Amino acid sequence: MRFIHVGDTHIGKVYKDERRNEDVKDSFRQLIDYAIKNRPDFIVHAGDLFNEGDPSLNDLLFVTDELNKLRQNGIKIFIVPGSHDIGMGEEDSIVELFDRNGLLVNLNSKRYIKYTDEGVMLRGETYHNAFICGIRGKRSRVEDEIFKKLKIASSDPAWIKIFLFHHTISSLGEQFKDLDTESLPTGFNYYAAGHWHGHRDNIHYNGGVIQYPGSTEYCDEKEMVDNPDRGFYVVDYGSEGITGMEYVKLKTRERDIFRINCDGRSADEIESEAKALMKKNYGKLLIIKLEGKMRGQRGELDVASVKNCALSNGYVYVSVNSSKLSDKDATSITLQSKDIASVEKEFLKAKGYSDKEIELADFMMSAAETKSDISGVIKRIEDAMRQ
Ligand SMILES: [Mn+2]
Repeated sequence: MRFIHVGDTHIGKVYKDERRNEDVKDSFRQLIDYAIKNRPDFIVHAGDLFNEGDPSLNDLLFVTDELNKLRQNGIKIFIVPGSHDIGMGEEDSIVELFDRNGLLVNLNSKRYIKYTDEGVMLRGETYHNAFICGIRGKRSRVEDEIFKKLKIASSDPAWIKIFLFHHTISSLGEQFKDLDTESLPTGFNYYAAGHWHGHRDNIHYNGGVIQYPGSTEYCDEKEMVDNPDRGFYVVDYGSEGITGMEYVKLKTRERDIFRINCDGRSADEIESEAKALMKKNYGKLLIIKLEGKMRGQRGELDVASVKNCALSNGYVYVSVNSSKLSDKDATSITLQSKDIASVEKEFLKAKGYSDKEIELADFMMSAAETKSDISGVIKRIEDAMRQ
């Protein structure tokens, strides 16, 4: 028996350039083609099927056609909605539409999950001797509570148990986490994770294994640099449990990464070196990282001319990253905090904002993330302006 674990396919408008959005679709197509050729018993998707909760008609039709191919070949796909699959202020997710049309199984459809005073009752399905259930991601900051309140309905006997979720666990680094690893339910053989876009294999947890396949295409420049592999897992199992796991790589565009040491060099010199490093090509991705302390000011750099030169050489994506570049006017802020909320606060404080202003900014951010009553938000802003 065999299943595929994929996640973060992000169909939609990831990039301004439609060619890159076509690349995102192409990776999805590669996955579907692989499945049809290699005939797994089923597929699990750990969320972020789409890049937005309200995809375009074109994207809806694309996913419909691809999922129809799976259905025609008798390959079922189980999914939990990811943070991107849920529209602002929406309770249901776009994947529910596909569930109702029978093109996939939304494991957080109302027939699987019930919120009660005693806890969150979660059901799953036993399919091909595997018990499969899961919890969807959230748009806003996660509350571990939902995981602590989980009551998973026991099911028919199964060879393996699979749990799908869409969060960054603390095992990947405390500073990135939106869920403590220990909050995950116990008793599963395979934890099919999504949300983290780099692939991470074989994280041991409570007798089972947690894996992140990562996204199927790069969704930003950092992913291109730090995690060049894109792909999914193929997992074998039998009555003795999980018997084999393989990471299958998808084909993505080639990348060029140029690191330019700018110490003591002028804007002209930096631009010339960047241009000299480029070679004629047919559709590579290019990341230029400028590092060090340049002579003159950062504003003197003609980034547009560097980008135009790259495009005329054939690159389809160009990024000039100057986050590690400083100039004679540079001042830097060193942050000590670990979690994102504290980093935001510390950063604003260092920028000279008052405690009241920071508190208001925090309130507005969380109001935007949740379904807050807008009149309450406006009142709070008016009160702050009167002070
Ligand atoms: Mn994602």
